[in-house]
Amino acid sequence: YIPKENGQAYMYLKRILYWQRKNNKISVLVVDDSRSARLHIADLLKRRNFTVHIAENGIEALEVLEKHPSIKMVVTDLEMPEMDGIELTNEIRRRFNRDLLAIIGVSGAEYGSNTARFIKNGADDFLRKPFCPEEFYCRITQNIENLANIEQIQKVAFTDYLTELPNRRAFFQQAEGCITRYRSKQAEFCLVMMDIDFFKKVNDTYGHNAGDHVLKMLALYLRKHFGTGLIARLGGEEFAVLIEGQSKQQLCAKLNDFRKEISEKTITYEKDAINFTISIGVVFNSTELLAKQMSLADEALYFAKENGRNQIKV
Ligand code: GH3
Ligand code: MG
Ligand code: MG
Ligand code: MG
Ligand code: MG
Repeated sequence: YIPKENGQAYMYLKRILYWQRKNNKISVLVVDDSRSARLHIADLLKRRNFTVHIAENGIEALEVLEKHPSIKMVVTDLEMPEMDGIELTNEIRRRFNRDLLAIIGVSGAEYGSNTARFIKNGADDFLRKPFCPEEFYCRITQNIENLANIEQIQKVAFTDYLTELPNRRAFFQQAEGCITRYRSKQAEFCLVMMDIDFFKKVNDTYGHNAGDHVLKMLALYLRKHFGTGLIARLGGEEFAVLIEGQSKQQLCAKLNDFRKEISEKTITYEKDAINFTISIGVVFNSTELLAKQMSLADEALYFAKENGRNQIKV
């Protein structure tokens, strides 16, 4: 327990404790041809609970990175045999963007121009040898925080705030890759557009909060039912699903089970018991571009609505 009144000390200790807990999961790769430098840096990192991997040169570093996708940061020396720190930085950046991995260059030689070379080749930061532990920790912490910030921003950008499902942006980013995977496996698949029937009435009858609750519950059921597929809230009360299966028939049955299950469920919100149905438009194994597939599924959904709702149209 740290008393809050003690402002500065509180902030500092809280931060240290935070990182000690958090750093357990963060792996750092230390690359240096000098054994003593390697051990020194690894030791500093271990004291802050980082998981540490080591390599003696760039080639080895790339191999270690390949083997350990958990590595979030590389601290690399400049001058090394086989492949030096600049080449290594270059090679890493050809594989991983800054949002996935931070690189900190380290060198004792020619401070100014080496800093520039490291940064130009994709490093995030630079340390001059010899450095004091305090500076070392500052650089590490700052770069880990940058990574965490990017991760947070990406999470927010690709997630629907209400349901926590992938949002429209996420769907359009992932759907094509998903379809390509299904095709290469020669799996049967379908793109599904789903819309709640008379949702406006749910809002009008039970209130907007109840409507929100219904959306959240539907998202939960979608996750339960189609967990292995790509599920997204496209907007409002409209959802998209991409799933694979053994056959068109099996996929149809799965969708119809879901439709039926929803129509039979009663969602309770405060004192209200809410029933609702969904309409579904489906496109099977389409070779069309994603946008075209979406509009075909949308058309099918429109016919499901026109035909009386609470049904599936292909
Ligand atoms: P249809 O069967 O033709 O789809 O009728 P509908 O009433 O479901 O369709 P309509 O497009 O007329 O209305 C959709 C409603 O969804 C209107 C809008 O206020 C509501 N809505 C959209 N987003 C949200 C949300 O995030 N929360 C809540 N509670 N309501 C929302
Ligand atoms: Mg060296
Ligand atoms: Mg609707
Ligand atoms: Mg509508
Ligand atoms: Mg709608």
